[in-house]
Amino acid sequence: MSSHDLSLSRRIRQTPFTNKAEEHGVSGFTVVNRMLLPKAFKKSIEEDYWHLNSNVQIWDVSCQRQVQITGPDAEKLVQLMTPRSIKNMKVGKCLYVPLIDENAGMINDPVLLKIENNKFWISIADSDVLLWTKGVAISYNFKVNIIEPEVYPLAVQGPKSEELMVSIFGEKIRSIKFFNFGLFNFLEKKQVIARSGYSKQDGFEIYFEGYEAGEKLWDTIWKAGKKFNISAGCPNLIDRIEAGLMSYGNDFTIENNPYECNLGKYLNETSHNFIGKSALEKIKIDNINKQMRGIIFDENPCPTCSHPFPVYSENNEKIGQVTSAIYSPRIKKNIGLSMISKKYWNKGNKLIIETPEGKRRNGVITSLPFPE
Ligand code: THG
Repeated sequence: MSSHDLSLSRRIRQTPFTNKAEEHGVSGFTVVNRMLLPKAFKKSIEEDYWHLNSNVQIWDVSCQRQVQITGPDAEKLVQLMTPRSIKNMKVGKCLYVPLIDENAGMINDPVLLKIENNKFWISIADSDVLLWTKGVAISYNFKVNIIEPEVYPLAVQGPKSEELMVSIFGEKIRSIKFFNFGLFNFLEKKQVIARSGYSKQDGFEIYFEGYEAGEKLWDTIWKAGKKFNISAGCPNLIDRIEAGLMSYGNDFTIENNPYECNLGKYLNETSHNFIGKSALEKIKIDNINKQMRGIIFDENPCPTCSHPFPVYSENNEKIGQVTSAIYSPRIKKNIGLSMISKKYWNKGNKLIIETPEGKRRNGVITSLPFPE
């Protein structure tokens, strides 16, 4: 870790795969849920993007921590935390669920897994869901046990991921549908394997349970992956923006409601009771005044968007800010994600994006995900 200028301690946690990522040339990390997430490897983001589009990659996404809820009131508690109905959720299913607070502000946008009746995993983005969940459970006197289990997701992403996974875990892999999971043996232990992942490619997430055997799992995948031209990677910014996948804390925060985040499509059945219900109903009636959009914009590859880029209308009104942006070698333009004021959010509307060099670039609103 010495070369990465990040002093590690128990507060900034390594993963079972950190040594492997280092062995395979990781060149930088970020921190999510107080755990390391590889951010870049030796190859450029663009090279990695093309590789991900036609091969298979292994990603250490252990920072997608699980909040495990077990006990007789587990389902009640989970349902109280999200406006998305889980009434018909079956064991083996994953659901993308907004978690909201009493003002309908986004607490997190996790993937929910029903592991057993009375056992759920909430696979979280970067915010303190464990503490929120414990607080809610206490105030409602629920009979539940809430922990962060020893589960470290490892993603296998890309069009060749199915063939690779079949070669290790068998033909049963093929029958896992998108956002479902099955149980598979690895070294005598059952592991949850889902068809999901933070990319628009086909892919799997192994919710690896344990710690010590993590390197063995990585090595097994790596060895089998050689003939599929595997490489070590991480969530790819070009692919993520093209897919319209948002990142909590960056593209939206607790200040935003699910409708602003385009998550309204998951909220068609909201007759159940949940925290933030009256606030959410009010928003639905009063309507929202901004929403997440894709933007395509001109000129040379834009700089890293570590600070939001302001967005203006053609008559120079501030109408939003780009929070994720990068040059897409496929679209051959810069692409970005931005909340945009209602008056200007229609597809095809023209706008101006100001990047840090002081450049004003012409842009246009597009649909999400970005068009093929
Ligand atoms: N996988 C797992 N946990 C996660 C993420 C993940 N936790 C953090 C973060 N990512 C949560 N955010 C997302 C955002 C989008 C998706 C998954 C997690 C996603 N969305 C699909 C889409 O928008 O097309 C499909 C959603 C659906 O239709 O249900 O995949 O990546 N384990």
